[in-house]
Amino acid sequence: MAMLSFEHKYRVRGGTLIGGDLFDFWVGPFWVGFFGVTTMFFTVLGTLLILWGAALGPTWNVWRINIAPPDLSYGLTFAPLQQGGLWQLITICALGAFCSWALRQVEIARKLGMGMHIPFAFSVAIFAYFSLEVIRPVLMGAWGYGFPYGIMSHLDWVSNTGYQYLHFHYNPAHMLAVTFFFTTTLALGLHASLILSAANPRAGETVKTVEHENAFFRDLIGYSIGTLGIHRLGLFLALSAGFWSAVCIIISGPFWTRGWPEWWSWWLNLPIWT
Ligand code: 07D
Ligand code: 07D
Ligand code: U10
Repeated sequence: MAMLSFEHKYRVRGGTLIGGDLFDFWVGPFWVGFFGVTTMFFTVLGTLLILWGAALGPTWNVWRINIAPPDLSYGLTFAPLQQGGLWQLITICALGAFCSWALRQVEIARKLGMGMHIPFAFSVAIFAYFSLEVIRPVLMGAWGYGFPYGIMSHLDWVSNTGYQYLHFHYNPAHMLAVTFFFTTTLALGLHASLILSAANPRAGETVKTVEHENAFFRDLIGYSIGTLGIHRLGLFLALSAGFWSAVCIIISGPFWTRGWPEWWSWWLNLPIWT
């Protein structure tokens, strides 16, 4: 990939958390860094383990490859490779790769003197994954509660787990998470369309300014949140979606074992109705 002339300015030493200058160089467009090497290590190893699991299994059909966690009877112990041990190793590799990727984001942000917003945001995604594969299985006492690695099989897991609580839509944290996901797309749709409408006019027309953007929303709804504000709001909405997702699955089982519709009986039992 060609390097633009001005990019040299941003290819400076430093910012590393570990290893000093050792991996402080670029390969093509990619900065390497210590955590780039660990990302590669865990990704390559994890992918090879998935391929090994697929080779053992009944199919090479990419939609149907499935690497399942151990049976519940193994509890929180290590299982033999073919009985879920592969799933356990792949989970370790996945966490190693995701955390390395987040730390790589920290190093690049430090190198460029930027804020830590991106690694913070990605950490919320890692937290959601960690809650599915580690926190909830540990609280429930068996790795077998984790979701399997497979394109269709992980959907089966979501459906089965949902119906174990009769009607997952009644999970109040799931409601919050879904609402935040929907609101995130609304906010992105509003923001992206506003920017394009002002900054990318038809040929012959002038580019409009921030004042136009503010005025549009003041005219429409009486208030403009502003140019930094919409990005703060977007980040808050998106991270809240991931956070409440993690909460909704951690409470399903460890803290509430019955159907989610029944949880709402607290409302019917309020003393004000009697
Ligand atoms: C667009 C960025 C690019 C990333 C992509 C994903 C792999 C997996 C592995 C064959 C937005 C790359 C995929 C590397 C290949 C093997 C073993 C991100 C973008 C394109 N899911 N899920 C998908 C993952 C969970 C659910 C698609 C991962 C939970 C539902 C893809 C994880 C639950 C549906 C995928 C994960 C759940 C999907 C598209 C990890 C609740 C769909 C993803 C590590 C969160 C949709 C067939 C996408 C689909 C879909 C990947 C976890 C539910 C295969 C990596 C257990 C209901 N999931 N998922 O675009 O079409 O993300 O499935 O946690 O309907 Mg899933
Ligand atoms: C876990 C992904 C982390 C990803 C990472 C990065 C790579 C690299 C490489 C591309 C969290 C991976 C990167 C692998 C790729 C390259 C190069 C994200 C994660 C770290 N639900 N539901 C949710 C809705 C129903 C159920 C969340 C809607 C049914 C269960 C979200 C509906 C039942 C679980 C959500 C609906 C049910 C969920 C998912 C509608 C089934 C969960 C988002 C309209 C019968 C899961 C933490 C998420 C959860 C979850 C939405 C319906 C069950 C809020 C909109 C009623 C069991 N559902 N759901 O969590 O909370 O992203 O997981 O009907 O476990 Mg639900
Ligand atoms: C935003 C924005 C904005 C912008 C933007 C963006 C948000 C307003 C200014 C960005 C947005 C976009 C570009 C839009 C599109 C993005 C999406 C839709 C999001 C989803 C993204 C994707 C699907 C793409 C995903 C692609 C990825 C993750 C890249 C894959 C990368 C690699 C495979 C390499 C990664 C590099 C690493 C790990 C380090 C460097 C390593 C190498 C170069 C390889 C060589 C390796 C070594 C030297 C190490 C040796 C390895 C070892 C020892 C391990 C060996 C182990 C063994 C077991 C063998 O708001 O502003 O505009 O643009």
